[in-house]
Amino acid sequence: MTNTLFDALFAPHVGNSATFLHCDDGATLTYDAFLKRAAQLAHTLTDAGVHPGDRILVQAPKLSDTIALYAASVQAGAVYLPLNTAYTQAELDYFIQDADPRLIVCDSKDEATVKALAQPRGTAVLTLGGSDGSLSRTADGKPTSFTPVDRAPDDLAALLYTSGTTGRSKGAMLSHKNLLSNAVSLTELWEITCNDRLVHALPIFHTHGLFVAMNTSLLAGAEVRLCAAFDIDVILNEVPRSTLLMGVPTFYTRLLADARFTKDCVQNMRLFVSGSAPLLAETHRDFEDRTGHRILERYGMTETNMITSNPLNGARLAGTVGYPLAGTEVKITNPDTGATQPFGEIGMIEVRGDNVFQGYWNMPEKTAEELRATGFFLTGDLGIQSEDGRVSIVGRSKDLIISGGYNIYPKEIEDVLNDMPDVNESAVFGIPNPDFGESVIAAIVPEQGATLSIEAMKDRVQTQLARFKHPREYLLLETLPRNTMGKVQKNVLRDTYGS
Ligand code: MLC
Ligand code: AMP
Repeated sequence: MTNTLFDALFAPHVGNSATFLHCDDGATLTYDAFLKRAAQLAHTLTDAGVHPGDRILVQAPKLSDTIALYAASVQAGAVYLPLNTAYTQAELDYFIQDADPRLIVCDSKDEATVKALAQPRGTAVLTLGGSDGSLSRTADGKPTSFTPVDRAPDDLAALLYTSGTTGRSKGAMLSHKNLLSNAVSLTELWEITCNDRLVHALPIFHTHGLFVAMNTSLLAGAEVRLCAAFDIDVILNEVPRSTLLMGVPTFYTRLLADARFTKDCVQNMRLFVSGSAPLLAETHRDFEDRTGHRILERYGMTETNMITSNPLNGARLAGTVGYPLAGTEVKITNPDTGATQPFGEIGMIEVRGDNVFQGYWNMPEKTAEELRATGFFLTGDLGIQSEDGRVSIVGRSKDLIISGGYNIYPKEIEDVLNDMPDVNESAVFGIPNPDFGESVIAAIVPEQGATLSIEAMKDRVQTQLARFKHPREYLLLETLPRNTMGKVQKNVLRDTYGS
């Protein structure tokens, strides 16, 4: 019997009495206790009717049981589908329709609304969090061992949704091999071992927090300080007794903005990793001045896991994302012809390797557009590669805003605004923001003679979209700037309103 991911990440820890999780309330869980809990949850899943290949949709708080649920899903042979806890009911409805999960696990406080969406489809709902989560309660009485379901390297382990330029989220299908190969490359490259202690303050519904941070820790047997959120006081308390931090650039600008963050604070730290959004060279420099540490920047995507990384031992250059990971090929191509560019010339970053996903769930046309028959995936990021292989990202060919590490596709917001009466058209764009890197602005052209209420627009956006996608400002314009082809010039909007 083999289960690719379970055998590598979880099974070796049977009987391991080292601490795995250390939670906000002071509770700790050894690796062995964690595995026993995961087994109890796996029984609960199968009793709830989950079969191999079924999707388990999880929109739940960051708890040790949520991590154990991921392990349970892997051993039950299910497909783990984590969702941002900020998503609205309207957004959740789309994911339920699209992924057709067998089971939904939600926050206890959302039980009534989630059941209203799930029950007409006959989908089971269990809850986590609060004093009486039904998943945790049901699991309590179950056996503490579970025979993992057979899963081959190409079987799906996870479905992670990522927004798109069309405004519709796409489910990226990730196999056991995709996740494991990346965890192995990163653990080796960053030399993560059982002597490490990771401060984990990222959400666990995205690649960065769930796979980069958690899978590498599991593979190495490291200790994880599981912080429910990025709370600066908690982080400053934990960093002195830890060795690793993985974060988005906002983590580092917030740490630098706090005078308590000093060289003394980081005495035991071995490595600070940044990714999911561009790290400003200025942040890199200020961080080194303050702490003596050079942040290690790496680059990845939901569809590909991690692609490149600056070296652990070697030059970590600000403004570059380093070298392709072991087993990952990168090429820079002409976006029009697909031909490989000479070194040093800008082009589309394409990626191939065991880390690259299996395609988009139920979207064969979209898959064919972005994943070439040769196995190369078109990232939509523009970059250059130097002769020694080092990659720098210089822009994006996709219309995307990255705010605090969250991807926001303007089209999704424009669709909501354009659907409103009295809106003729809209253009959503990002402007620089010192905390989040970029923030969202909406420019709106009303129908002729109409009077638009910004409050009404905000109300509409509130019911449709997660808070982090909301425009921070609405501009009412008579027309949108267009080029001679009639295309809206968002660069002109950014230049005009960016400051
Ligand atoms: C929170 N808010 C955001 C936001 N996060 N708004 C825009 N962008 C964000 N990223 C909203 C809140 O709802 C709140 O709204 C207000 O901003 C202030 O909240 P806060 O308390 O200051 O924010 P906080 O909770 O501290 O969150 C900030 C953050 C968080 C940076 C810690 O966003 C975060 O954890 N980001 C990480 C995202 C991530 O993991 N990305 C990886 C994707 S994987 P109000 O109502 O108060 O106005 C990927 C691949 C790869 O990209 O390479 O890794
Ligand atoms: P997601 O779709 O949420 O997985 O986000 C992936 C996108 O985040 C990539 O396509 C990049 O545009 C961006 N990204 C990730 N890491 C970096 C980085 N280190 N520097 C710049 N952009 C990054």
